[in-house]
Amino acid sequence: MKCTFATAGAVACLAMAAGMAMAQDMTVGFSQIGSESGWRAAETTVTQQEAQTRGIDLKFADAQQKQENQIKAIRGFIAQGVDAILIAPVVATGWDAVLEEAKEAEIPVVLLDRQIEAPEELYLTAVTSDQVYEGKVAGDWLVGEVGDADCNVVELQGTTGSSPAINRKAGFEQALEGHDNIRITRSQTGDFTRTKGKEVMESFIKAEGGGANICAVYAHNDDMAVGAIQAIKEAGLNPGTDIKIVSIDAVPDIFLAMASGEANATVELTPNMAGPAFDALAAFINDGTEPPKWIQTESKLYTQADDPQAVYEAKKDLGY
Ligand code: GZL
Repeated sequence: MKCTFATAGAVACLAMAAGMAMAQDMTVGFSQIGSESGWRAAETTVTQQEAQTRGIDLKFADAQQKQENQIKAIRGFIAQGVDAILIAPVVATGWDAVLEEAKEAEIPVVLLDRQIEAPEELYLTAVTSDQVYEGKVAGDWLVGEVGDADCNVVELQGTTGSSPAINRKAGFEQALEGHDNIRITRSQTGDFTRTKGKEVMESFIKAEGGGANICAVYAHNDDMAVGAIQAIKEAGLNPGTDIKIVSIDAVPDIFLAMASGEANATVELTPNMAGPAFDALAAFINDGTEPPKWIQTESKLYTQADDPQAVYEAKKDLGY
């Protein structure tokens, strides 16, 4: 990478070059959950782009959302003697043994987009959002929207046992504390997918007077929200007005729905967890710099007031 003083931000350019130089010749294994959502697909694309920019040889393994496939892939990376391992852990438990093996092999592990319940010394750092805060932001938006009116909420949870499903539920419930007029009347996993989100929403509608008793949907990700929107429309109701829709991820399609008035709010999650992960790995491998155990990414609320069509245009080619 060539830096001249004509290069805008020469210092930044030099820092990037240094980072790239430090990461050059690294081989990194990436155990990815799967491609269950638009956001996950974007995370994979961005991770591959970030690796290419840094000259990192990325070994990619798609686990089809099964923890046993992730564990198998991680053991394969250890056997290959990779320099580092990235894991997006599908669920929060069951990782200790394989992480012990990576530690034994002196291969640093970085967690992407989900936390795990394991001793912190078993991984170098975790790059994730504050998932409790994401749920709180979503809940606070609904509280502001509903005011004192009575509101029955149905909740589409993420993958059972995953940190985002656990934390986003907790954060949303925190927001509802002290607002007894708003209550979660039904809650079930839609496994972060559009298909399952639609199926579960169909069952909620059937169980709740054809949807007449439902005031809002809180979906732990936009893909389940998009599935729910389809179910609501097929039931002859108007998503976004008859039933408010609030979710998390800020993928392009939720902005299309917002632009047509069919969705109301989303909390943004960056798909670029790999950039900070690769930077932390390069600093650790090259000069032993220990990163913090948690590298937090930002969360931002978007509503219909934020020119959703323009946001869609800005996001639509980013690999979702
Ligand atoms: C959250 C991430 C979640 C996304 C979903 O950090 O793990 O997994 O919100 C994806 O879209 O399935």
